[in-house]
Amino acid sequence: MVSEHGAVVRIERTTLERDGVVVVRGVVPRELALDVAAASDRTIARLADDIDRPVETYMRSVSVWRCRSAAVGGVQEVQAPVAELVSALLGQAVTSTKTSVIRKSRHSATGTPWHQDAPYARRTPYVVSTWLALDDAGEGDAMLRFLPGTHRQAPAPLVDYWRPDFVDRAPDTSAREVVFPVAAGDVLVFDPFVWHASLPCKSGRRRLAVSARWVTPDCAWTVPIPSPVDVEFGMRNAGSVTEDVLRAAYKRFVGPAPTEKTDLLAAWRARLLVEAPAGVEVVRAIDALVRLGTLDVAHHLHDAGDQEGHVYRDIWRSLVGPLRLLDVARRA
Ligand SMILES: O=C(O)CCC(=O)C(=O)O
Repeated sequence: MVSEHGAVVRIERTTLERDGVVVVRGVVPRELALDVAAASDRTIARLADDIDRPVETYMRSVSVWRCRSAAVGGVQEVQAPVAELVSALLGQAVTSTKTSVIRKSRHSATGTPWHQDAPYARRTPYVVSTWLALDDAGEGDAMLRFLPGTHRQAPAPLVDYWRPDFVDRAPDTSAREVVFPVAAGDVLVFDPFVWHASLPCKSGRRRLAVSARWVTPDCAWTVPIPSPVDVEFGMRNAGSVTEDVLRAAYKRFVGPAPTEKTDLLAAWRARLLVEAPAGVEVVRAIDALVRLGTLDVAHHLHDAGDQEGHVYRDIWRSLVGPLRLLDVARRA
């Protein structure tokens, strides 16, 4: 499959160029990939413990760990054959950027919506993405799906699936969707512009994967990528909007607001147990505040994130959105 198997590499390169995606089986031995998956879960449990959160709460709050995380440190060993594969496919040396561990499970069961990767990396061009399965993923296990050939369409602005009114839609294309069941150790190599998504994790089983972007020394985007569209609340401003709205509303309804965000979230939790402004969904809001507090700490200390954006969507629906509406009504 790699350099010593030239003919196979040529077929894979042709498929990648034609479809924008190719699956390469058995890049990492299955047992090794599964061992690394189990070790990743132990690391993730330890990270939860480090910040005094039950594993359950931690996993309901974060579902991706990026470069600076111990969770990613633990998968470097299995990325070596992936680097060899990519360099054989491209015929030149490559280095990885943005390596992350993505975990789907019953705690984060929503599929990743349809998107192209390049618009999220407008200023950091790269050549291909890889996605290494650390678990077997079949029916119900959040398999990846692609629209082959769509990498040749003009790029769209980034899909902001954190916005509250987001609807997951495939792009307008005649391409037929291809779903990839994988075994632990298989790798999907794909073009930065191909449209792809993952299915929901209906089984609730763990599906761990290592996602990485690969660069060559002189790589650049070959087509202009449209700027992101401004939204009231989305992946680029959800953190600051949430903090501003919570602080302003706290001052209005309760009194002086705590300066630190962690204290502000805790103060809102305490307040909601006593009294809630109109429209606020108390139980859901308290849960979202707990998860947001966990996400913030895990982000700073573990380079972790909410791959699905569900923490911010929940806080918007249950608390921030209603508070914003009250403010609009008050000003009218
Ligand atoms: O793992 C997933 O669900 C999505 C992965 C993905 O979209 C990517 O690596 O670009």
